[in-house]
Amino acid sequence: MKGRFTTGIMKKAAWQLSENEATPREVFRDRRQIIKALGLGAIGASMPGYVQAGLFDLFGSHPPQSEFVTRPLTYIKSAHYKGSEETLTPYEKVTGHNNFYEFGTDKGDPAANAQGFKVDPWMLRVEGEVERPLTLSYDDLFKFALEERIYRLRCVEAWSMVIPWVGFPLAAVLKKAGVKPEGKYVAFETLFDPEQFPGQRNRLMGGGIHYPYVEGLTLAEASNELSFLAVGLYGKTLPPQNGAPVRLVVPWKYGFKSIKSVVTIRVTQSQPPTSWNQLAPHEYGFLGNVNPQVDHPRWSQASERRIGPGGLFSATRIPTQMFNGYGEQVAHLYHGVDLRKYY
Ligand SMILES: Nc1nc2c(c(=O)[nH]1)N[C@H]1C(S)=C(S)[C@@H](COP(=O)(O)O)O[C@H]1N2
Ligand SMILES: [Mo]
Repeated sequence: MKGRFTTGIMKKAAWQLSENEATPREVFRDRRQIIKALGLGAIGASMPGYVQAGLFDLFGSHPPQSEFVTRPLTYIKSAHYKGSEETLTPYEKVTGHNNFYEFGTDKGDPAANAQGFKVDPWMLRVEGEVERPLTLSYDDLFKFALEERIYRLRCVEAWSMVIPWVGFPLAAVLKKAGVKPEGKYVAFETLFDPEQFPGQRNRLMGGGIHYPYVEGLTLAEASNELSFLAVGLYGKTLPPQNGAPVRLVVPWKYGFKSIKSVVTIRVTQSQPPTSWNQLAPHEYGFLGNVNPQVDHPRWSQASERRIGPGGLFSATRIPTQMFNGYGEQVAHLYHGVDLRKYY
């Protein structure tokens, strides 16, 4: 699911560099660094993340940003998902190696480009086939009984992490809204705000996805005890690169199902469209369940690279587990379902 359009970006940047004499000195200094780096890029070296961040600025996004401020949360530790035997992925890697194409397609882009993201005020609407449509404000998100759950996150690209999320079950929100008998699916939508998301302004930077990013679950999946809305990680509010202020976490499914920065939760009668399925239907299905026996058309899903405390080359290769190891909780949802056909 990688779109690399770096060459196109560089070409465009090169002719834009001469414009705008009235640029403040610091920004201009950045630009000279970018020119230097572009020279390196031309002879084939890969561009460091900070240079790419600079390129976003050239396209008129936000000036260099100071780091987003997170705050500590009050929560209880989950009795079930306290994950003891697996090493946690360190905070720097959880928040520095991300997929959030609205901020760019490289793993360092979200951390580099998201620091000015506005999370308050926020509005999360719960609507559709519900008895009581809800509009949750930023503060409302933190009024649910918060718990910490340690979950494995398995990306379809065959890397994985172990992350201590803080949040509340999706079922708590569904219960508050009251799902009508007609409700069969739950659709999710990320904020659409091209002002804030450079990837939504530029098709190449956004990896070709048609925005807003959308996802979906069956009602049974959404009501499962594992389905979680995270508002924090490592005991603090989410940084924007991880989907602040609220994102879905469905740990038995590939990471692309765990949609970030959600503004709409809509209960529907029919199966909603999902972003990666729309982009490449034979590579990404609606279910997106982690399954070591069904390979991606372009790579094996039998094993994964676990990102842990070690350096770049010390990430260990481990076997991938069916349902990412959560079969006990979710296997019953798929009895009689051909998981080769419904991937
Ligand atoms: N809105 C939105 N949500 C998204 C994505 C995205 O690009 N946009 N990427 C998905 C993918 S592919 C993964 S693996 C996870 C990564 O979550 P993390 O960066 O918090 O580890 O977010 C998912 N949610
Ligand atoms: Mo992913």
